[in-house]
Amino acid sequence: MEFNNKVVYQIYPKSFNDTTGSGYGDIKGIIAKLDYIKELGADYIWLSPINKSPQRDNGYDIADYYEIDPLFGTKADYKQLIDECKKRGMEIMLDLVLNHTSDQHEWFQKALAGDKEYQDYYVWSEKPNDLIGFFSKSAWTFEPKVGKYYLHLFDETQPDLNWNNPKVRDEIIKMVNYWIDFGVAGFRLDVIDLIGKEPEKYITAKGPKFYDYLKELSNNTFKKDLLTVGECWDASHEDSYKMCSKDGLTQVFHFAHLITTNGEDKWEQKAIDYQKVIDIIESWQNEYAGSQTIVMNNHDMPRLISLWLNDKQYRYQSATNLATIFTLLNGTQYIYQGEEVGFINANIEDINDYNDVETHNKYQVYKQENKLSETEIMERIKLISRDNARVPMAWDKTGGFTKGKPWINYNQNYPSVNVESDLNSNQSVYKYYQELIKFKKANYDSIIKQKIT
Ligand code: ISL
Repeated sequence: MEFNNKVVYQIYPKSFNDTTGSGYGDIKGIIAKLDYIKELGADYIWLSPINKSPQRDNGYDIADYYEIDPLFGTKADYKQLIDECKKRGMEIMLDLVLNHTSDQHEWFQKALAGDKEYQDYYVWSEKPNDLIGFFSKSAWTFEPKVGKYYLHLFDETQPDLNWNNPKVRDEIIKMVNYWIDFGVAGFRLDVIDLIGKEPEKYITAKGPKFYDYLKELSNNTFKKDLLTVGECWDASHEDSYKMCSKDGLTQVFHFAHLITTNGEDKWEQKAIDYQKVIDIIESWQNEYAGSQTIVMNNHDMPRLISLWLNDKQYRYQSATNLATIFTLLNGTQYIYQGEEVGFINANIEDINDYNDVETHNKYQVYKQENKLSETEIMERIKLISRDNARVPMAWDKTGGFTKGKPWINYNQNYPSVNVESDLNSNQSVYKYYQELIKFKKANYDSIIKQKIT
């Protein structure tokens, strides 16, 4: 099946559309907007996690892989969503968080209660090293009930699963097959490159057993027509070939073009080198012949238009320029909610108005280091925080996301930058995307598929 001319629309469910007034988006809210997504030109909808979760990391901390979080609705709503998508010729992709669970997951709770079998579902150490996790803190936390430290490459409420345990791998395979039978047509695999970790050797991504585990998972679950995309932050061409062999994934997210401006860490930004960005994009287009991903934005990154271009004075021009470049590349295009109407960074001023755990941790680390002033710290946070892209969708000039109080404030510009205003404008970013996507699909074989020369 050809995936390189497909469009995937990513939804961050918590911030998309609330039908109950709870202040959180829900599945019924997504169903209400399916025509909007279909008319844009989408073939798939990738939902960030909707499984049962304490929501410490907005669902990337799963407490039950088989249940839907009541915040978002019920399993019947989810089934209805899949059916309504199919009616419109679209499919649903589920976000699989397989590297870790929530500490509220039954397996971790049993481990804490002293069950040795379940303790072996996680990774423990009596004498941990000084490995730092992706959220700026130690990757190990002492658990008095067990008398050992457990590994968490993200928040301490996200204990890492022990993929070396065949029982864990069997549980995961069973669960993935459950959702395939349920009717999902694809998966996005969260930080999949971490499952082969060897923390005592400081190996996190692409550990020695990674490819074996991926192959085992894939051979026992994925079928030919599923769209499976793995998140892998520093994927090289070679990694992509390996991950996408016949017993692997369909495609891999590669973000190299998006991180050229990162300094020592992503919070410290350098000026953009456009030539470097072009070279990276060209090399993927030409050297990697597999099924490709085209990504400009997602829920973990600030809005690209705010990072690279003049998002205030030339918002329409910036949004449509990026749209042209990215849409016309050869590959599956991932559009993150709001990108299609030119949303820009939320630029939240006050640290107390942020929700993101990664942002709060970084703020604390900066404070402890005491090298930057409060203003300098906030400049970085305002530009880079993941909450920039996680604020609610503004559907009209009143906001229109909820009848209640949104869980996080809208972008302050919502009275002018919202879906309704965009659609009514003679400079509509949405309509521009729509035309481009139509063009790409109509000319895929004759133009887009050809190599860049
Ligand atoms: O960029 C990052 C590393 O500094 C992080 O924003 C991010 O955690 C990383 O990209 C991995 O992302 C995925 O896994 C996380 C979750 O918080 C992200 O939302 C998810 O996309 C842990 O599950």
